[in-house]
Amino acid sequence: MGPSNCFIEAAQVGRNKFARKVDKDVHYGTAGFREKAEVLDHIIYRMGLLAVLRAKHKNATIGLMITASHNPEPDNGVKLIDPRGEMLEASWEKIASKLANASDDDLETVLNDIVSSENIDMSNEGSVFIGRDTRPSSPRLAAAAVSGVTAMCGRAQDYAVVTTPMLHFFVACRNAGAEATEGAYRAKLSAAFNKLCARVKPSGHYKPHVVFDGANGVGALKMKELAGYLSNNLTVDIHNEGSGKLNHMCGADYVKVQQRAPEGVPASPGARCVSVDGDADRLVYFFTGEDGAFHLLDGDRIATLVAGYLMELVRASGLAINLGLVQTAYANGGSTHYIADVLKVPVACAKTGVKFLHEKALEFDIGVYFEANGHGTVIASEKTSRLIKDAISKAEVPPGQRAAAEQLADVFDVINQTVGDALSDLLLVETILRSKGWDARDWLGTYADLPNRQLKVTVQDRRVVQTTDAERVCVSPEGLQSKIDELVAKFERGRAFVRPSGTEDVVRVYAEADSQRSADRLAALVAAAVHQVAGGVGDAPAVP
Ligand code: G16
Repeated sequence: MGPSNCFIEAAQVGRNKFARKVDKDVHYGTAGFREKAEVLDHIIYRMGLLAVLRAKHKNATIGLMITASHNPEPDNGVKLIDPRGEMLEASWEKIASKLANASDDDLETVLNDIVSSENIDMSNEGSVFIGRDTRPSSPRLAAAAVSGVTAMCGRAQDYAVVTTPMLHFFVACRNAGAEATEGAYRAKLSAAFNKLCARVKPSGHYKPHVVFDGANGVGALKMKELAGYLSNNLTVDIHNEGSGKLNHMCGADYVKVQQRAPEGVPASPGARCVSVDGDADRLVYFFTGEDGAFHLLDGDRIATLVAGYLMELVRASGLAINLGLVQTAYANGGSTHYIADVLKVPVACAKTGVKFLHEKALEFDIGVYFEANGHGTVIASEKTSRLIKDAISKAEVPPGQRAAAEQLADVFDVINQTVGDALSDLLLVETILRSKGWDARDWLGTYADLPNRQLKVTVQDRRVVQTTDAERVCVSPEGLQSKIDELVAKFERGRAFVRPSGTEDVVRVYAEADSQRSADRLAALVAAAVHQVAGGVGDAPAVP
């Protein structure tokens, strides 16, 4: 079929089978489109069309993932993955929004416009990899995506249920000429982990066992498969495997935001536990003390553990590698102080959204980036990989330095550099704890978190809240920031900020202070100010 026939067919199928169900304007945000599942069919069909255009434009395979990640089960969403396994380029986010918002009758025109403005060679292949999470709506929406790809004369490969990071990995592999299968993914992670474990026997307080909260999603399924390849190097006791509701009272977001253990996971004191989210791209650790107290080891903890460990290896290798850590405004003040002043690792701040952290991390030779919610990874520049390889192969490098370089190379093999990956991050953290002989309590003892609280405020239009300086300062509505400053000044070690969520229809509030009571109070006072100034809906938040 000729290119113009593709547009006609795509527009016809769009009108007949995937007509718009709502007129609401939608925007491709940092995590793609997220809406109630029942209004998404036309958007996802159109993203199937767009993925083909993007694939033809880059003359490479593109990924399309159906998921709403940490959101409740009735939501769903879609994100596109660029050729090296990275998030969709920002300029195409605007194109995606334009296509998603076009009327059914304008579809053909908008498609033609994209092809001419982006100068797309329609004779290129148009290969699209499709994956989905375990939501009940996901098979239907994945079928809509396949229809979009087919109607646009592209070629869809449907991976069915996979984690988001797996799909990123597959796309990167295919475009690098490597095997893009679940087997290859499992083999890569498990071989690297088993090799690292062979070098270090468990010692000190470290026990090679974790209790796993799968959020009733794909993470549980894929962890079960991966665990079979880890031999005795790590045993994994999996809970919330899928019989309950996705992300409901469990999963990484629940554990982080509610600061409590998930339901469905036995609370045996001291046991090292992990929670992943609905598409397994986030990870947090936690444990329950002998006294029943809950202790969280979130993305900040993972970041400091990883950055500190890699810094030790870089120093021991003697290589001229500059390593830095990227956090967001959510990073606990305690973690930033520890990493910058104790570990002496440079710290940068980016706005929420892994792609912003990823971008900033590229400024370092080795960039460690984590959001406090447990989303993150480590990336190394090509120069760094070359330096490490050279140090391993050159005979004149002293043995101690060579051993550190070898360890660095092997640690990088366990990391999914394309995007934050809960399963890969878990193996990375376990590698480090094992090499230090630490249990979760030792890890917790490295520094003290400032007590903190996160709240959500529902407003008429969350876009009225605008921020600057990596979301640490609110510039609209007028007067809100001065009110926040006034409130913060009343609390010892107080800090607070507000920002519109990119994934839920709410304004988020974060506060920290020297005690939990103060953090709770400050968060509530700031939430009340947002409600008052930014058009709050319903009752004003109660202040404890
Ligand atoms: C997504 C983004 C994350 C972000 C999170 C919450 O995560 O990928 O970068 O931190 O949403 O974003 P917001 O506070 O703007 O709603 P996930 O795991 O849901 O894909």
